[in-house]
Amino acid sequence: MQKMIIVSNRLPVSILKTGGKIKVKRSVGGLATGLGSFYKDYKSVWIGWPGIASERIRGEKTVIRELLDEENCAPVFLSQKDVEKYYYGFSNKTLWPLFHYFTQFVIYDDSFWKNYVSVNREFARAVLKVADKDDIIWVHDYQLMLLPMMLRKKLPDNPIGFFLHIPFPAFEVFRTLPWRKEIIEGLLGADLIGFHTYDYATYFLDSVRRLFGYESTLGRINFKDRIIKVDAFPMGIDYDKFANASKDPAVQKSVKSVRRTVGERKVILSVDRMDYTKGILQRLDAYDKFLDTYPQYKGKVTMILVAVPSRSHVEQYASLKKSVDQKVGAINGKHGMIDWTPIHYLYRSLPFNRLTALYLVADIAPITPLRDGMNLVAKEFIATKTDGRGVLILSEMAGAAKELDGALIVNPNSDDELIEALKTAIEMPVKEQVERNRMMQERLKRYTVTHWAQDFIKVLHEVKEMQRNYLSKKLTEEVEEKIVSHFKNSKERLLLLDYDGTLIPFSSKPSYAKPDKRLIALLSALSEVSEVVIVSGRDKDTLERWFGKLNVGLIGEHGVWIKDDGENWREIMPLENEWKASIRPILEYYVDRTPGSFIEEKPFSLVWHYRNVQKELAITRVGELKSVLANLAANLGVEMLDGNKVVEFKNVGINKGRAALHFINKKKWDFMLAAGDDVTDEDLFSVLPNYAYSIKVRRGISVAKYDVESYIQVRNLLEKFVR
Ligand code: GDG
Repeated sequence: MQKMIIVSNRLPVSILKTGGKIKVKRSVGGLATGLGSFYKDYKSVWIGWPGIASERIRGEKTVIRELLDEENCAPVFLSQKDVEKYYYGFSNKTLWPLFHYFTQFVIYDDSFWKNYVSVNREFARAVLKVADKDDIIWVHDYQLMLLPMMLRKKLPDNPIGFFLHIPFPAFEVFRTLPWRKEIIEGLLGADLIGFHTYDYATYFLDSVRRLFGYESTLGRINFKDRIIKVDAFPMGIDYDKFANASKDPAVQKSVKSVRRTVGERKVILSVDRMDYTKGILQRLDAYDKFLDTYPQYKGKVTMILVAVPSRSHVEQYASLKKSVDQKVGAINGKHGMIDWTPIHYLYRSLPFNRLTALYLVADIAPITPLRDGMNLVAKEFIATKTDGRGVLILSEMAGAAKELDGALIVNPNSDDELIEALKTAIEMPVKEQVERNRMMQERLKRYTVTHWAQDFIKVLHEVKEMQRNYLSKKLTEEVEEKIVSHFKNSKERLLLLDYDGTLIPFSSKPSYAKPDKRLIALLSALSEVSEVVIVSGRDKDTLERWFGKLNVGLIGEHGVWIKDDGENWREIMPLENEWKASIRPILEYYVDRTPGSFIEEKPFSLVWHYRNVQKELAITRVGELKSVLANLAANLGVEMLDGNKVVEFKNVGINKGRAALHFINKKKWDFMLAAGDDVTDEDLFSVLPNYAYSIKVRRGISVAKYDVESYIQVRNLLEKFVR
């Protein structure tokens, strides 16, 4: 049975050792839930570190393996040194701060890097031990970015997916990493690379292009012989689990006990790992100033601050803890009263029922990270509020802000915005709260963590399918004979031939690549028995000079100019709509997230209307939509116009394929062949009818049916037609 191998730094279970006894502790995080659905469909195995250093479990590894095996897990054992250098070191002192734009915290240490490489190798060995030929491998997160390529070298055909749970930074930040190329190369071993948002995906593609020169279309990179897909998969939560929490008696009990403590005061809830990216200090600062600015709320609100201990071995985390302790003390000292504590501070992890009880009690949740890949707490808060009450204040720097547009969106660096958002939240009418939350709940209900995981694996399968279809096949002698005999047995024959690289080798200067006598003779002979069309990117004057005297059709400037045998040159008008299939789903995604907007489809354009959208939201969405689609539109040859309350995508649609249609539709052919060597010829191949032969010169990803090594083989084949 095909297996699904999930690989992440930590296993969903931990090994604990207390009083010399080994125990297994399950941690049911969102990821484990999302992937749970696969346990039935595949025989799944999870590979990762069980959370305890090897030195502490000498002689007990076999027992641990067996215990983990019962949980469908396989361990990667890490030494104390690995934990220091790979985990705390390169992962959390280099990549984590860098990818969250905290460049001042980044440590570039060669020994961290070397250890990161060797631990990634260790993970690769663990995967290779269990992986069979068809197994699906899904690698998670920044600790394992080299793993996809390490696996690819040994498993050339397995579907390998990678998902990054944290932001991918803009190139200007990413480039500062001395090992930036190795990281990108490592990721390019995957077939599918997923991010929480389109922005991160776009930044990644930008880095790929700038460091390696690989261009991408529609999030597809043609990397050597493989298509790699890069896309956004916003991670969801286990919606029902949170939505049902209010019915749980243990949760209800906990709600009552919190209520008793805080009374009728409005509760402001803050929940994060104790991490400098989460903006905890800035949030406290804003709360302090809020109480100064609006003293009428003193005694009327209470903040519950939950900070979950995290990475406390790392200096910045330890010092953040100290600052938060001090800040909480200072605020309570400054504003507190005998019967009122401004902040209840919990520095610990809470069990699920206590956490959800807090979500239920809270009136306001300011979730204001300075950077956050997604932020699931924001989604959980909304999902828990089944009565629709509660206000989410959300940082625009969290990936979740792209989806949760019913929240009060703020810039976490602005005290003023935070202070005003707190006031707006406290005063927001219940009706408005419910309206905003219902809208967000609808989305969270649909895009659950299970949906997310299934969607990722579905796309991974599609990429594999695409790779199989797109990889051209070698033109064998046998096929060649078949083509020649088909040609000879036909009457109406059409040959669509690219010039440079296909009929003639590349020269250092374009003007040197003049057709040689033998080629002219060949084309002339071919034109007597078939319709020959030269489909070139060259200007029409050059084509005229070189081929004007032959009885051939000509297409110049990649389809701008066209000339029938014996007639004059004419310009072609754009008219092609295939790009719509690529743009439409993205517009639909935006309609989903932008209440009031809709799509209008015209014969040669797609229009996104936003006249009924809330003004601020519209400004944000238009900016986003344009930055997401600018590249894509350019690649597709589509014009993007900013109109009156509309963004319009219009056909400019000129390419070799469009021009070739003129010849293809001219009559009923019984033989058709096209040959070309570069990307612009793909447009030509795509418009051919099924029965046509298509030949790509030089291996690479192509929709063509066959491929050959060089132009010489194309000429040999053509010569056989007239021999
Ligand atoms: C990384 C990315 C991305 C928190 N406190 C308690 C508790 N939690 C749970 C929450 C939530 C999870 O921990 C935290 O997830 P976040 O998404 O908010 O943040 P990170 O830990 O930084 O996660 C992030 C995520 O990966 C997923 O891709 O969204 O951007 O940084 O589920 O409920 N759970 C319990 N007690 C607590 O006290 N039981």
